[in-house]
Amino acid sequence: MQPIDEIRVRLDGDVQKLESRVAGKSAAQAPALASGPEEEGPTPARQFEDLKVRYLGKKGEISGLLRAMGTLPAEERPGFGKLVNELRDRAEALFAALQERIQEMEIAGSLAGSKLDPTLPGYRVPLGSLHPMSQVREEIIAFFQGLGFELAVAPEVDNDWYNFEALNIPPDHPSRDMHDTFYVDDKVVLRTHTSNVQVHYMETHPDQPIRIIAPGFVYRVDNDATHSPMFQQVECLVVDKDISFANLKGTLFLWARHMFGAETTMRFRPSYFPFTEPSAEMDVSCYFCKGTGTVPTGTGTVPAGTGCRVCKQTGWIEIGGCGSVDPNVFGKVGWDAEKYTGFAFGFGIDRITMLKYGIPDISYLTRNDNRFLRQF
Ligand code: FA5
Repeated sequence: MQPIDEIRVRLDGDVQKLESRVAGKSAAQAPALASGPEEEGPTPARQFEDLKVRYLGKKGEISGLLRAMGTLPAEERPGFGKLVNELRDRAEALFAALQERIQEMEIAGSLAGSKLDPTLPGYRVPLGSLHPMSQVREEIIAFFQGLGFELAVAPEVDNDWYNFEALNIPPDHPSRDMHDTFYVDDKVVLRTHTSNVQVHYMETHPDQPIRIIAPGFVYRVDNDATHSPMFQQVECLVVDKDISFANLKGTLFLWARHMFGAETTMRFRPSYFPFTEPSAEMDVSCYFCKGTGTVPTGTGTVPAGTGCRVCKQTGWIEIGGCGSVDPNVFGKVGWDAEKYTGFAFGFGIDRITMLKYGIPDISYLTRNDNRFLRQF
């Protein structure tokens, strides 16, 4: 017999022997296949590796045949090479099939005796969703980023300077009373509004145009159905040459329509904030009753013509404060008030969320009750 035939016969025999060893083990015995004690002899997995190296390894028998080819007369080489290649393909196919068989037995072995039933359907992992306030916050951020605004942040625990003084609210200013501040000490507060971002940002980005949107948590000693001691606001600041109140109105109009629907109208009521001049409160027409104060078409529980509870029958919903940046604020942060003008607004995200979804009590937002949260 030619050496090439000898190797083929031996290969077939060896593979067959190992195959019957693998098949002969029941699933219960199978753990020993992969990692059984050495005194039982090498495991089939180990035997498989040895066998593969013996035939297909660099110094294996099939590679040996290829090396021996150099000793043959030139005219015999192509025919011999073809036979060796066929033998190598055959060996590779046999080993691939055998390896699959061994892996199957290993899996069967690791499951045998275990309580795991891989045929049972899996547990459904419930999909969560963003908190309604986060959804509103993300929607606001995305809208303003779409207009080219940059996202900014400021500390929640801050110096009196940033929260009050630089915003034109000196000590003893009456407007401090309205803020019901949590004091950490004489000079450090839990910020009462996101307007502190205005000061931080202007201090760190001097003498350049600004367009920022800055959501975040704020704190006040305040607690009832529409007020919470910890709530979220979103601040906006635009500073450049020739920024006017009209720019503020245009920006807010775009945003209100995006947030509350294309039919939304808005109005500004004169107001007072020490850091804006002029200042206003912005209201949008009630999206629920379309500004009429009464529910136009009945729902399951509310008959048509009922007074609208979303806007308390006024037809308007208050969103937050806004105005043109007070020149004194520019002065406090060292900016030239002759060169720059700007506008700012600060809205309550909790309040917008309540209005958008008709939530009657602000505390629902922080109760962590799944029956409530699952609705969003
Ligand atoms: C301010 O906080 C100003 N910083 C807003 C501002 C910014 C004006 C920039 C001008 C320029 P005000 O105190 O009104 O304003 O609060 C703004 C909004 O925060 C309110 O309209 C309301 O929606 C929300 N808000 C106020 N207090 C609470 C509270 N305790 N719980 C929940 N939301 C509140």
